[in-house]
Amino acid sequence: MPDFILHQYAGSPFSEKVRLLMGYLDLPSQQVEIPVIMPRPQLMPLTGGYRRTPVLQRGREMYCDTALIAKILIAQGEGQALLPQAQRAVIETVAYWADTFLFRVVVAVAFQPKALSGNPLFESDAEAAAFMADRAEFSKGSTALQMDLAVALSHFDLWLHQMNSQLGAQAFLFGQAPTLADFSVYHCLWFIAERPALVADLAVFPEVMRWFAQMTAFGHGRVQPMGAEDALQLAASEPFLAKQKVLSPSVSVCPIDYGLQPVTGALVEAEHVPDAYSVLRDEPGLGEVLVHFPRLGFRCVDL
Ligand SMILES: N[C@@H](CCC(=O)N[C@@H](CS)C(=O)NCC(=O)O)C(=O)O
Repeated sequence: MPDFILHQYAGSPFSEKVRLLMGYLDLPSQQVEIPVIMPRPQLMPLTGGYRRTPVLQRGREMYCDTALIAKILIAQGEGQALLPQAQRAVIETVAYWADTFLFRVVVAVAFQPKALSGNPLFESDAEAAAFMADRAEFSKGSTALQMDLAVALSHFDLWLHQMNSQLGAQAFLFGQAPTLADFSVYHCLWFIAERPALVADLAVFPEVMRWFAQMTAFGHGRVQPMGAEDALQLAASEPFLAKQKVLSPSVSVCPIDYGLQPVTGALVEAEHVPDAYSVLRDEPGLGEVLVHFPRLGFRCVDL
């Protein structure tokens, strides 16, 4: 049975980043299809309230945010070539830029009125209203995902021209082999390519399309579907974790941009997960769960 359980949903671009990475690294996974909107009653006990998608489960441990998930998979799948030492800082910076700024651009582009027809989330007025209400709750206290459509379109166009020109000179963003940055840029473009009304806007960038097809060909690897209840039961049946050194007995960890639902517990040292905030929680009916967040993009405060 594969070690990793990915909690994701089909239409989620950040999930696509992880699905493709798993395919590229040939890491088998079990995948739980979570609902696109809340509630997610079998997942929240595992994450302690963190609700961004996707999350990766390994036994009683949860890995949040694809920046951290990618590092765990790269280490496990011997994918160090995706983060070559000589370019590591700049590749991680481009990946972060794509996962934040470029994602914000493509959210505005993907949800423009002409792209909504055919989107199952907007099939009926009731479904559209439920989705909008859920995302309003998700975004409470933040404007970090908002961008005016005209601004988004002009930035998107400028960037596609630049990328098309660069990819005329080399196969991937940082040379002849893919790096983590390619996966972060890929999921943003995938979000656009998934919308039939927008595909023609991409087709005018042939080098981008060639690169996109090469990335798509990595596939999703060996995937087994899993039920949400089974994933929860699997965590519950795992032995308790080895004693961790407590760094602070009570903290709250939260993203710095959007999806500002905090997770509370004890901050502990977890040597197997570098550059992370690792929060040990006691979940009723489940026992100890260790939830890891990357430091990049998150804040941790003592309570
Ligand atoms: N920085 C996060 C961003 C994740 C993110 O924004 N995911 C979107 C879906 S692609 C989300 O959480 N949407 C709200 C939800 O699924 O509840 C990551 O890399 O994992």
